[in-house]
Amino acid sequence: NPTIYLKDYQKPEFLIPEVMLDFALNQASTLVVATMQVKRSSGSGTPLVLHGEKMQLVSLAINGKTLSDAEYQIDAESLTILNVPDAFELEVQTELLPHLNTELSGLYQSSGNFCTQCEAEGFRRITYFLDRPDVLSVYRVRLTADVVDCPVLLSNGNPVASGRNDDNTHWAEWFDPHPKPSYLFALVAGNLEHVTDHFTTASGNKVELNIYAQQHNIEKCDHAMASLKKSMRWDEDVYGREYDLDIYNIVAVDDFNMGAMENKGLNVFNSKYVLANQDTATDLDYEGIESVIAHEYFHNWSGNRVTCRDWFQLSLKEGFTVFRDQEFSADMGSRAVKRIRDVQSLRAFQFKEDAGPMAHPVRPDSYQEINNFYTSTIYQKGAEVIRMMRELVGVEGFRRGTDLYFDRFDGQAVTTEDFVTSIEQANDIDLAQFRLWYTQSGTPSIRVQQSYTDQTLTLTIQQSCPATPGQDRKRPFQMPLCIALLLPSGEKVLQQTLVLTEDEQSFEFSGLPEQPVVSMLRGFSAPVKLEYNQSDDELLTLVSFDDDGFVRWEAMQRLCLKLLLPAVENGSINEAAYSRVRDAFLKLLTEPCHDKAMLAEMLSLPTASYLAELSEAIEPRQISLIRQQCVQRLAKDLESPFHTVYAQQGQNTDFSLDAESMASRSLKNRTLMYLVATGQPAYYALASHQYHAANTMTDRLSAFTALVHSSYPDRQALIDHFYQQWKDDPLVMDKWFAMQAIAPRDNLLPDIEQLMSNPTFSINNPNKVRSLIGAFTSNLLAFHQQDGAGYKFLVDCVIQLNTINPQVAARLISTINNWRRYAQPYQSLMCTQLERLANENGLASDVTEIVSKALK
Ligand code: B3K
Ligand code: ZN
Repeated sequence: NPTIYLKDYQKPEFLIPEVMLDFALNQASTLVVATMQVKRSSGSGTPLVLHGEKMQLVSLAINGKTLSDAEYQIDAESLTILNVPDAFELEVQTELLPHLNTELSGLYQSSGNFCTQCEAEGFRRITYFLDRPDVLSVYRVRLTADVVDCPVLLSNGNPVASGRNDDNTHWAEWFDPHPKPSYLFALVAGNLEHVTDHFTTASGNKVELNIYAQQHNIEKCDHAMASLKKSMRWDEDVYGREYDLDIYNIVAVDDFNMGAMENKGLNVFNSKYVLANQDTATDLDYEGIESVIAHEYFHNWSGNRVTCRDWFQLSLKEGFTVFRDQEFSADMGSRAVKRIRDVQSLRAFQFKEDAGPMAHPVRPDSYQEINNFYTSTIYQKGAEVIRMMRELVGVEGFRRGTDLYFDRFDGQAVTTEDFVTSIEQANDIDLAQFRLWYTQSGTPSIRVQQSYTDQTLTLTIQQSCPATPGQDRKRPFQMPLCIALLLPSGEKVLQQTLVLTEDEQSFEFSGLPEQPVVSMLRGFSAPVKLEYNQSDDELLTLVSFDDDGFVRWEAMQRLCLKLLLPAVENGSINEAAYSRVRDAFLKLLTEPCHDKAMLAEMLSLPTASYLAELSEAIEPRQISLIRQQCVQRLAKDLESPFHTVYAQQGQNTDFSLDAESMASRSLKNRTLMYLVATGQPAYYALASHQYHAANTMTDRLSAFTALVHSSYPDRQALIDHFYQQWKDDPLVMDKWFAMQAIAPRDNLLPDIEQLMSNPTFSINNPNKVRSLIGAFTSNLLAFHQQDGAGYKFLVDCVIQLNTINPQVAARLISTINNWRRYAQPYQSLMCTQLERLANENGLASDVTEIVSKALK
């Protein structure tokens, strides 16, 4: 596949201001008539080249006159019409086979219902078109389908008319007045129920809100609806953005490549991010739904009203929208816990990506397959870059900047540069150096040294950024570094945002009669790795007193890393380091607790993936075994305080979803995990009792997981019981698969293979692939077998998925594209399997790009 470069961007030669789409939807074959008003915008006499693939052209007409074969050329990816006037009506008829579409891009079927996914380049599988985000059109859509199979007919915008035909079909027409790129087009047709509600905007417009799902799931849509209303209010309050159509529809489908899609007025969602009740969804699921509902809603302004000029600008909408949804969630729940989870996820996925062969800037310079660039760098690092700008200009200055951005670019397709310029101009600052965050890849490191003499603290800070593919040398970044100084007594004596701009800088703080403890990188104010050797006592002061929740948690993590990292390296636990962690845990468990959600986070050892990230040469099995050993020792040594805290939470916490109940469940289940890790039959019984008596899926799944991950003798019976109970609920089955796939035990591969033939598993369903195969690849012990069987299994799955769903295949194989970071024999064994994959015939471009970059 050819590489596409940002530097080659050219404005479109033609525009399509209006399009009418007429769909005759049919199980066997769907006919599409697209009528477009085409206008030349530059050049003269050049042919019209439209994108199109994986469909059958039926006919082509210009201004009502059918074109002969000689008047156009067609290949696998495009349609070229040689002689066209400067303004004309083009009619394109195409035939599609949605029931055979397993790639889930374009028009496809999920549970028998029709739906579409057009971002990034799926619209070109529906009709021949200028399928690029800088071509904006006003859409009118007419849908015709069988009245029994498809009572519901939806598209973007507002409904305008509908009716019955004589032949058991019916039709509906939709009109979207807002010009949009083709990637935001959507239709849904099928047999669906819906819940309905309404929202009145700040200007007094009443908006109808609907959530569509299959009939048996309709009871599970309330939380999504409540989340939607909260999101709409929040975007008015915080960004001054109102909704702009009469109706907002959300549809839940079971087969979906990603989380959800922000199609104008018609969001299509992976059912995982819509459906919930207390029997089937965990507290984490509820939070996930709230944030994804918000994310897609926020796209209505950051993405739809103001869209991207080209796909290199993807972070313009994704980074900004992730930042918006992160802040929304922080406002709805615990800000500190939200920040901790977001940092954990950034470290687990984005830092890993930035240190591997797919490392790319937030605004990439090139790509082969755009679907491979819906990455953690575009989304999560992109959000961090927005967050840093807000830190540099302040909350009010940031709002001035976003107001300017939305007002100036409404209805346009723009660039990340346009966003930065808006922030600059609204604040009269210069972000020239800051822009390096958009163009340089790699995770910077900050090295801090401190000295204290004559009542003066000096911090010397060096920054550096490792070489990444295509970028050997980096210039220093501008970044905000939020710090505070605490006296050993815990009193905060100063709080400040330092701005780093140089390779090395010093900062002096005088008039300090006592040596202070530095609270560094507060709120994780920049997406960097921090090298800063603070003593155990300093870390413990931060754990006890810092008013920044992130720093408190981070200090505890760093105390644990002092135990875990050397232990992984040496294969044995240092007793002094262990005692300090144990004592810190004991203190946390026995002190009065003001914030249970935070306490649950503080009682978690650094994740295995973070330990891997911090390793020179990754020893996956060693990491898993050492971490487990530490969990078990803490569990045994602190059994009684863990049990006290567990018991204080009550067996059945309040059923409700308020912050207090969720925090209590979180703390209870954290302590339960430790209790079960003691291996004592009494705690197996306790967990088993919790499993059976639970009134929430949170409590049930926590008990289930603790037992399945332990040496509980009745594990298999428990697994079977869960299965019998929930086998008809695909989202619960996803959890059942995932919890087994991540069990820290050897010889798991035969179980995984057997689970693949379970009747509820389907390799065609992306959720199932992620929850079984994807989860298994994150299992440091079982996946990384020393004979390479885990890797061989992965590549076998990827080869199978390559023909079914290349996007999912590419994502799956990228989990080992950082193979060079592993110790032997893992490194060579992964390489062998990647080479085997590379030699396979007929690899999709998605997979080819990942594998060839991995082996380069
Ligand atoms: N914009 C979509 C992503 C679609 C990805 C297609 N490969 C979801 C989101 O970020 O909101
Ligand atoms: Zn998004």
